Amino acid sequence: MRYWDEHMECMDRNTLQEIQLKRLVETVKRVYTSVPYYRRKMQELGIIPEDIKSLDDLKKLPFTTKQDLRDNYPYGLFAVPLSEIVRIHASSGTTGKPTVVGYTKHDIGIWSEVMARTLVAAGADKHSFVQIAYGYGLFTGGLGVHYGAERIGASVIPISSGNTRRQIQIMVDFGTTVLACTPSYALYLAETMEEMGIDKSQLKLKSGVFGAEPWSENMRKEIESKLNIKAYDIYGLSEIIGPGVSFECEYQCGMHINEDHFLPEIINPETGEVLGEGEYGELVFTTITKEGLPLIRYRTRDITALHYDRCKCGRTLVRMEKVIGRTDDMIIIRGVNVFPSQIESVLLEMGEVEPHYQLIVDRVNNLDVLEVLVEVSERMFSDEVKKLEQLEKKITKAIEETLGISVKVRLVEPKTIERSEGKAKRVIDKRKI
Ligand code: DLL
Repeated sequence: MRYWDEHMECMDRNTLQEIQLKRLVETVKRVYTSVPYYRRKMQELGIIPEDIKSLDDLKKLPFTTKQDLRDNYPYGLFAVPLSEIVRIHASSGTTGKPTVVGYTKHDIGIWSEVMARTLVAAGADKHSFVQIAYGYGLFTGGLGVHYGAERIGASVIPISSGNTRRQIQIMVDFGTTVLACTPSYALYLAETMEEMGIDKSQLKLKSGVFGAEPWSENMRKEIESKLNIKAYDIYGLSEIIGPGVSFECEYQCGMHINEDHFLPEIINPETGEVLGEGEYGELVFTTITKEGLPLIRYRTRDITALHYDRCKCGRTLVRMEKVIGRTDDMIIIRGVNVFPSQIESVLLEMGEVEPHYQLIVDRVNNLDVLEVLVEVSERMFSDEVKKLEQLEKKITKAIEETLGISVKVRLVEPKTIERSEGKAKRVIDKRKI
């Protein structure tokens, strides 16, 4: 079995809960005294830190949203003097100002630990060569993986994203064994490798840690076969720490949440009510060890479900399912909730198209229309028009059956949909509502 911190990762749940409660109580006291925003919010709800006596009392606490972070831009929610902050990251939102997050030295230590757990679960060790093709900079992907890989003593190749051909040459020459990047970039790398005439047998790659955007099981298969690796899903968000919030083990039956640091809940996004095990809803986190920017019940907008039964790997840490979408990248077409990942699954199951697609939503005569642009493979593209028409019909039917709404599918030439080096942009919403 591969663990980085067997003691914490496989702890008996009662003991874990005792630790969680102790840390939660300390965190609530700390934000109450050091963050005026939280004191005010708790006062509004008529609660004081002493009201938190059990983990169940978590639900008494106020939620925090991305908007709250924006309203307190840039440092308003930090809980320590700025002189204690040793690192700042930021995530760009689709609108408005970025969300700014700060770490103390201690926070960086926690981040390195949770990333070490993540990498070891994906088969990495001190002998690994970890090529970090997540962006370095304000984005947390690059440096987050970097510190974890150094912590386990691996050899880090800090190449950052972009410069795809050079990236591949380095992968071959330096004997990279673990690749870290977004799943969409992993596919782009595989595609470019083919163009360069480099065969996967020339690589020493064994595994990849992919995250920062939703991806389907079919996309996993695609990446695994094109790069001849085992592909692991890793999840995180800047507000909570960056990558390292949760990770897959070798059984890949959900991502283990590092819940000795981040307490998860699933809520109904409309009512805020806490949902039970296995129910789908919005994931909410309370950080219970972070110093710089502790967050109480932070609403991630990610949709998933939690499972508490013991995993075959021996870890007792709760598992979250693959994120099926966000409450806000969810598109609503004629009243029906649609997640890009649903369409991706349908496309990849067909096998005749490439995993590159884009959804264009528009409103014509007051009616929402969804157009799905799908890239066909070179092989398919050289076929007769009749065959392409048949394929278009087949895809349309399959998507319509899955979503229950009508869609317009348009096949496009190979390599016409813009590739991304980071998070892929899947949806273009042209509606003016
Ligand atoms: O994307 C942190 C990260 C970097 C995670 C590298 C994994 C690997 P943000 O830029 O703040 O942070 O974006 C966070 O990305 O709320 C999810 O919607 C989405 N996301 C992250 N990981 C996954 C994943 C980083 N494995 C937002 N599956 C989150 C699905 C993911 N969505």
